Amino acid sequence: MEKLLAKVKQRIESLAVELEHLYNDHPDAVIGEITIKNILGGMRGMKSLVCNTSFVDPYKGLFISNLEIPDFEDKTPEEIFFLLVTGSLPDEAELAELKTELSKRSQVPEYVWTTLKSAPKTIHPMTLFSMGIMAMEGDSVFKQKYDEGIPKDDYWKYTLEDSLNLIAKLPALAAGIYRILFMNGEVIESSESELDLASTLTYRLGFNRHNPSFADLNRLYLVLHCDHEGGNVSAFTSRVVNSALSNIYLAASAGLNGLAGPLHGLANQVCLKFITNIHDEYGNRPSVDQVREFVMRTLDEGKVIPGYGHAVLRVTDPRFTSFMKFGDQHCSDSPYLQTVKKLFEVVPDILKTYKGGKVANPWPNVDAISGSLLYHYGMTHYEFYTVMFGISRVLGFCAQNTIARGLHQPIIRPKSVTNSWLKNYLEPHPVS
Ligand code: CMX
Repeated sequence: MEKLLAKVKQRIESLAVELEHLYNDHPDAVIGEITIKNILGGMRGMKSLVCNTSFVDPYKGLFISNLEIPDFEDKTPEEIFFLLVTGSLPDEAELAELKTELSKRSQVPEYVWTTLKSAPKTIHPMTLFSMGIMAMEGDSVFKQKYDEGIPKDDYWKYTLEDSLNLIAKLPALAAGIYRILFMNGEVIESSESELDLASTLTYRLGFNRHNPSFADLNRLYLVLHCDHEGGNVSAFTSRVVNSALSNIYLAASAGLNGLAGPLHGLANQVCLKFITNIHDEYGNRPSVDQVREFVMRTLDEGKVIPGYGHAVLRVTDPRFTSFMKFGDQHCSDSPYLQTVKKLFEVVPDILKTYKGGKVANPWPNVDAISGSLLYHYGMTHYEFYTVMFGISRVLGFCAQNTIARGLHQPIIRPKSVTNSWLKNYLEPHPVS
């Protein structure tokens, strides 16, 4: 993997030079202030981390380097990983090298299947996914090299080495979990070693595998969820864990455990269930008024509308728009997609005034639509949808942590304070 190593090295060196200049030229510059609202509000909006793999503009959405979603939505996950970790898309030779490397490393060890098959069938697929990755932790090259005493300058190389070993196995691992839980445990072995990540996923899932538009949906799925800068729950968790020099298997698994929450990645499963509930009540073609009624009732029950809102975005998520474009091209008459559209018609207006206008972003995020497309192609086990999200998001974890180790970023350790500390700081006793 000479080409990839050379490009990542170059990227790390240039980022390091920039940071050094910034540090030397502005050592005491203030770039923000911390308010009580920030501390009690989940650190929302506090600029406290450097992440160069991607950036989320509140009004334009995800950027990878200077590319917006319409610029890269037709790429493959391999190209996207290369882009995240090097800052540029690969040329033909670089892509070929990466695909060969991944293909060589794609065999999931037999002990992983034995471990996963021994779990109760009631387990959530995300838990199995996280367990499968954790089970491979003993194979971490970083861990072995660290024990041998490698210099700090080499940490990124072995983080990247582990990353490639992990990413290569994810489609087979995820598809195997699907088959263990939902298809009587018959894991499909790949017969075509040259398959890329998205085709491997499609092939090994087993159903709809000869349908080119399902294969393209899987590709798009693996592209759109890849990264969303550094502060979201899953990426941040993986960064914190890796900053302790816990290897990438431990960091990825930890990040995925955060992704498994309903306010984050699990929202795609919750959204599909939400639509199913609407269809159970009103039939497969509910009217706009019926959808509105269901939404209002959900809010009255004190629940959130899944797939709407975002901590950073203040517009319709461009990932939602990209999936909608796919849906319009391939399955515009799907009842699930139609209900997604009706929700899009009614929810933003309702959320704009809900709780006195407290909802910062009334627009849909990626999870409002992604599951409905999978459902259309026959993947009706919606508990699996967050695993699909997770395969892609690990690309971002790996790229972020490789670069963080290359930049020698220290262990992440913000300071917490007590109520008494805050009271003493804000309301000091007047000196008598
Ligand atoms: N439905 C109802 N209420 C909502 C809401 C929604 N979709 N989105 C936000 N709100 C409410 C919040 O619950 C909060 O109310 P309280 O202060 O009474 O608790 C209020 O509006 C303000 O929240 P906010 O500043 O707009 O949003 P946050 O940054 O705190 O949270 C998010 C962001 C995504 C957790 C929230 O919008 C939400 O829960 N959305 C639904 C779940 C979802 O779609 N998650 C997926 C996000 C994308 C992803 O990570 O994959």
